Amino acid sequence: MVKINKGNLESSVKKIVTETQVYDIHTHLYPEAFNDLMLYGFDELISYHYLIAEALRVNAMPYSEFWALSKDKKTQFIYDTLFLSRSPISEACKGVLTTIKKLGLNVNDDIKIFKENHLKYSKKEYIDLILKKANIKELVMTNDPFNEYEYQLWKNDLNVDERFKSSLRLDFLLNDFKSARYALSKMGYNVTTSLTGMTKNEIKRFIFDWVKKTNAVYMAVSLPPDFILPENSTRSIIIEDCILEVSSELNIPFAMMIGVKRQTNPELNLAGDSVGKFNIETIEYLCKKYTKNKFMITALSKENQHELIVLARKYRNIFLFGSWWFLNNPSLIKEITTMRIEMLGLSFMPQHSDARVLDQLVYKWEHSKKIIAEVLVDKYMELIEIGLNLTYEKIKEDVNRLFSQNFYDFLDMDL
Ligand code: RAT
Ligand code: ZN
Repeated sequence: MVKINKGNLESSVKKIVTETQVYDIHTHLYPEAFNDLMLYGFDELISYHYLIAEALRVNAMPYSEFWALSKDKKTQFIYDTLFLSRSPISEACKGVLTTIKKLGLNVNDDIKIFKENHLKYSKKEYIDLILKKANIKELVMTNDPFNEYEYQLWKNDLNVDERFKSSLRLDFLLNDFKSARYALSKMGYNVTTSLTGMTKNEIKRFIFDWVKKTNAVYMAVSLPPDFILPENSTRSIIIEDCILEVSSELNIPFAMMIGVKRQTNPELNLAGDSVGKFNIETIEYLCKKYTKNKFMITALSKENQHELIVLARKYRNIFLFGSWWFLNNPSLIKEITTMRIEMLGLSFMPQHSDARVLDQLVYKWEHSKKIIAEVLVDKYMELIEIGLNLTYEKIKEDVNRLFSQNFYDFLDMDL
């Protein structure tokens, strides 16, 4: 047992946080078996939609002109605009630099070197390299059977890298049932526009089949700020009568990522979404009524964070996770993680990467871990000052909870 004191606290916590392996519970990454869905390398890294939004703010190139550019030209445009014409000081820009650096390259080098770096590796080798650098043990993909390309891949019995777990993403079903209905019929499910008993059964059969096919660890949806339950809408009926039934029967969580206003600026495509505050009473209603269901929750609006933490204190079937998307910035991660620790102790998951490009894992975790370690140092320091005996091993266990064990426990929990 190594005793921790004021003198060795900071270095010990930093070491433990760096060395602790992560279960990244929400990403948009895919392994090589998913062919074109697997995004990696510098061109993809720099064409991240966070950076597209930033570049098109300061260069007034017409949106349509930007989208018509070749991949190469897009890369050059974003790099010139955000990294050369001015200092790359935003979080997303800094992320590119951290990644380049951690890949062993010099951030001041020529862009050609960054672009060619991944070519030295096979896809499999590159996955191994990045997971090792980011210290990722496992990660969860976002799997969408309504995506025709992905649907076809699953149909052919995929051989998926076992570090990549699945989650069944149900946005299309819940947010656009009118169109999803046709897709479901095409897939062989007998659904009609009105949610009759038969249609509900068929939707359940679809969810059940796809949870099984993908071996999903949870089901998920992103929801708008005006998401409300109970209400007489297609979405709420499908959630209450279909998803929650399958979710409790199979004892797998339903993840709700709430507060995204899709396509505020449609000309920006994927970069065009915004944020809004949702009504916390919706989650209160769900947790109270469905005590046997597990809910994973993350909110996009800063304004929802405090009330969500308070609610998580009241209901053990809530699993809070991540500083999502527009909250994935050092100042906000610090504030949110501090608040969570103060009210929930160690019973939440401070971060997920949301990475879309494999390489992003490197910076997303490096940046987040730095802040999480700082918050932990402050909190352990307070315990030392009170006189509590702390050991290295104990802190290691705590940190392991935050980065993976809490999630395993939540999945296993019998409500
Ligand atoms: O973070 C993102 O890249 C967003 O575009 C979304 O994918 C969001 O995370 C989501 O899962 O809906
Ligand atoms: Zn996401």
